[in-house]
Amino acid sequence: MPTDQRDPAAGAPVGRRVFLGLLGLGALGTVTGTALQDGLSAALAPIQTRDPTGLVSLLPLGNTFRYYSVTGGVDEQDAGEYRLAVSGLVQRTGRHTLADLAAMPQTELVRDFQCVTGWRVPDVRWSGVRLADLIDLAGPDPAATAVRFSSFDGTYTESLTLEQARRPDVLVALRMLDGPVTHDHGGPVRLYVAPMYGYKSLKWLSGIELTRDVEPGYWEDRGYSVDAWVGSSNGRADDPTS
Ligand SMILES: Nc1nc2c(c(=O)[nH]1)N[C@H]1C(S)=C(S)[C@@H](COP(=O)(O)O)O[C@H]1N2
Ligand SMILES: [Mo]
Repeated sequence: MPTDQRDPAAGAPVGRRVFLGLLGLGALGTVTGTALQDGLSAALAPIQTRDPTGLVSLLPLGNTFRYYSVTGGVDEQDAGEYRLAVSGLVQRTGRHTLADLAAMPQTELVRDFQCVTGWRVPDVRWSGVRLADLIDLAGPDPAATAVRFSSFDGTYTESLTLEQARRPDVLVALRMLDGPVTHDHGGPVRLYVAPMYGYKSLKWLSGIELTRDVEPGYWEDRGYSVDAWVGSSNGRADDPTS
């Protein structure tokens, strides 16, 4: 079955990472109930996504985000040090600070967030700079047809066609859930691709590169569909419905 946290090395449904995650919860003993629930959601997410019975999804976790990172821990980036590079097939490369981004026009969207593995968070408020505005600032060369995103986690990548990237509901998000994007949610700056499954919304955004062709991203190299419109069958090699 499709899983976001699929680990080729993990054969058993409850892998080492989950065990370590649950151990980590012990350290959360003194923090608030919300944080504890978030920690529990994060620890259970790998179980949930490999749960063939669907029973785990009946646990009272609420409609909360699950913490996802393909690289384990990611070093926090200080807001003052943050830079977003815009490069590739452009007339003017860019290097935006958080203050630069905050000074640009902000767009707000309220949408459901949908992970391809089945969880959904209703009515999430997002705001940030339209990706289209950053692309226009850079001035794409005629040969550019796609945009590739990189993360300062050093591993995760995503991409969109240039046409998709110019949609008004694709944001370089500075705020989500009524506050600055937290580190765990990919702050200080993450991508938010409203009409597509969550895996397009790359966290810890550090680079935007205009490219000649669409280059499949991290999960797409591992079977997810490059076209991730919510509601699409998301055909995977191992998905019998595709
Ligand atoms: N850098 C990075 N971005 C990522 C991911 C990831 O593992 N690493 N997971 C993706 C997936 S599959 C989803 S559903 C969302 C989850 O966002 P959250 O961790 O804020 O809940 O982030 C997306 N962006
Ligand atoms: Mo996801």
